[in-house]
Parts: sequence; C-alpha cells; structure tokens
Amino acid sequence: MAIERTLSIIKPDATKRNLTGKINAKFEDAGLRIIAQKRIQLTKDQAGEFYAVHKERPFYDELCEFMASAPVVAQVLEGEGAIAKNREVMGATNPADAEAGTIRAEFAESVGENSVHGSDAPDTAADEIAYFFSGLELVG
Ligand code: 3AN
Repeated sequence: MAIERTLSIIKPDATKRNLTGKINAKFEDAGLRIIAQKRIQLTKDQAGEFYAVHKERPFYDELCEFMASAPVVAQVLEGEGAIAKNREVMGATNPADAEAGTIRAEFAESVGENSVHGSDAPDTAADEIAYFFSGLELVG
C-alpha cells in the first residue's frame, strides 16, 4: 500500500480536557507518524471555510461555533494507507457506534464533540493539508 498523508485535527473538546498526548499516542501506536503539528485558535469564519462542504447541513452553525470555542491541534499524519488507517483509529462519527479502543469510543463526548477530524479521501486530504500547512512545514 502507498505511503499517504492525511490531515488530522484534535478538536476543542479534547484540547480542553488535555488529551492531546493520549490521542497522539493512539496515532503513533497505529504506525502513523506525526510529521507536522500546530496548536491554533480558529475563528468561526475559518472553521466555516474548512467545513464548507457541510454548509447545508442542520448542524453546520453549531459545528463552526464548536470548532472556534477553544484551540485545536492541526496535524499531518503519514504512513501506509494513512487516510483509511487514521479513520480506523478515530472510530465512527457517533461515539456510541465507535469500536472499542478507538479514539472516539474512549474520548468523544457526542456526535458533534467527537474529539478528532480526519480527511476522508486523497483529494480532500491534499486540500485540507494545504489549508493549514505550507510545503515548507511538511518534513516527512
Ligand atoms: P467524520 O468527521 O466522521 O468524517 P462527517 O464528515 O459526517 O463525519 O461530519 C463532520 C463533523 O460534523 C463531525 N466530525 C461532527 O463533529 C459533526 N457532525 C456530524 N454529524 C453531526 C450531527 N448529527 N450533529 C452534530 N454534529 C455532527
């Protein structure tokens, strides 16, 4: 399988509860390398731009408010099949459906405040990485 890069975000519910290290350990234990990482405070507009694909969904406004409610940690994960592997480690969107041992099963508070974001395909991964990081910041 090819080496891929994917965008991950540790969301406000998790940074507020001081879970960055525990979540990073899950990625590293699964063989994903954190090749770029920064903690930032998004504005509601920036969160809205990032989640523009969800604009028509009923939870869009709530999602943007939440993503701007506290700092997030944006990161690039690299590894074999990193996009699918990261989504496996994250678990299902709704923590009630997430498999035991996944990040969302262990840490997520609700379907909205679900601790992590991960890109879902190669094209979105490339766009989302470029939203947060310049090429110079990616040291594999
Ligand atoms: P995933 O993050 O698992 O790819 P998406 O792309 O369906 O899930 O949803 C993007 C984000 O929108 C989720 N991570 C979650 O924070 C939020 N979200 C999804 N469904 C709901 C919902 N029913 N109510 C509130 N927020 C939601």
